[in-house]
Amino acid sequence: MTILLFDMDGVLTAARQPMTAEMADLIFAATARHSCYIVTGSDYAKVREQIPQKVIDYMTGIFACGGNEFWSGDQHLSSNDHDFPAEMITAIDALLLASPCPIRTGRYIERRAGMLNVSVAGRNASPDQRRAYSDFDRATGEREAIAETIICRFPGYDATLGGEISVDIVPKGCGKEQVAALLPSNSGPVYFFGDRLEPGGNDWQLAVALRKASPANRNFRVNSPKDTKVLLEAILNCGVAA
Ligand code: M1P
Repeated sequence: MTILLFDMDGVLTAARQPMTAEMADLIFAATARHSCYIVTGSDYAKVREQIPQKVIDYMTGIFACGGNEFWSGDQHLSSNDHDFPAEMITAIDALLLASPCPIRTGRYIERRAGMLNVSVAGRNASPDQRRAYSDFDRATGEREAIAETIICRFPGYDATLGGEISVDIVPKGCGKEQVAALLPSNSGPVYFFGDRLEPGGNDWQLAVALRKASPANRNFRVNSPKDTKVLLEAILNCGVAA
C-alpha cells in the first residue's frame, strides 16, 4: 500500500489556516485506501487548530515539530527534545535586534520539542503582517542570511526556511529527514507532498532521504493546497501519479 505523506502549511492548508471542508473530504477519502501521515515543523497544538478532528482520527500518524514528536489520533507516542545552547539564543537575539524590519509582533523565538522556530516578524503576525514580512524577506533574503549565520556559527545544527516568515533550527539529523527512517519499511512506496523541496527549504532533506531509501518513493513539489488536490485526485482516481 502506498504511504501518502503530507506537509501541512502550504500543502494541506494555507499557512496557519484551517483545512477547507473540500480538502478534508479528499484526505478522508485517501485515508480509506492509503496509510496517510502529516509531517510538519509546527507543534501538535497547531495541527489541532488547522486539521479537522475526523481527519486527525483517520491519519495513521502525525509527525510534529519536524519529526521530533509522533502522534497517532490524539495519542502522544514519542518525543525527542533538545537543550539548545545559551550562546545560540544570544546569537539569535542579536540577529533579531539587528534586523531593519519594522514588523514586530512578539513571540520571536518559539521553543518546540527538539527545535527552535525563529521569526523576526514574530509568531503573533496577522495574515497581512505575514504577507508584508514575506515581501520584505523576498526583497532582502533576510531569512536565508539568518539561517546561514546559524549554520556557520553552530556547525552541529541545521537552519532551514520553514513556512512564510520563520526559520526552523534543529540539531543536525533531527529535522523532517528523520521521518524517512520512522515510516514503516515493509509497506509500499512513499509519496511525499511538500512545498519547500528546494535546497535550504525544510522539506528538502526529507525528499533526499526518501529518494535514498527507495527509488520507488516520489517527491511532489506543490505551490498550494490547490496543487495538492489536483495531484491527489489523480493518484486516487488512477492509482498512478502524473
Ligand atoms: O509547517 C511549515 C512551517 O510553518 C510555520 O512557518 P511560518 O510561520 O514561517 O509560516 C512554522 O510553524 C514552521 O516551524 C513550520 O516549519
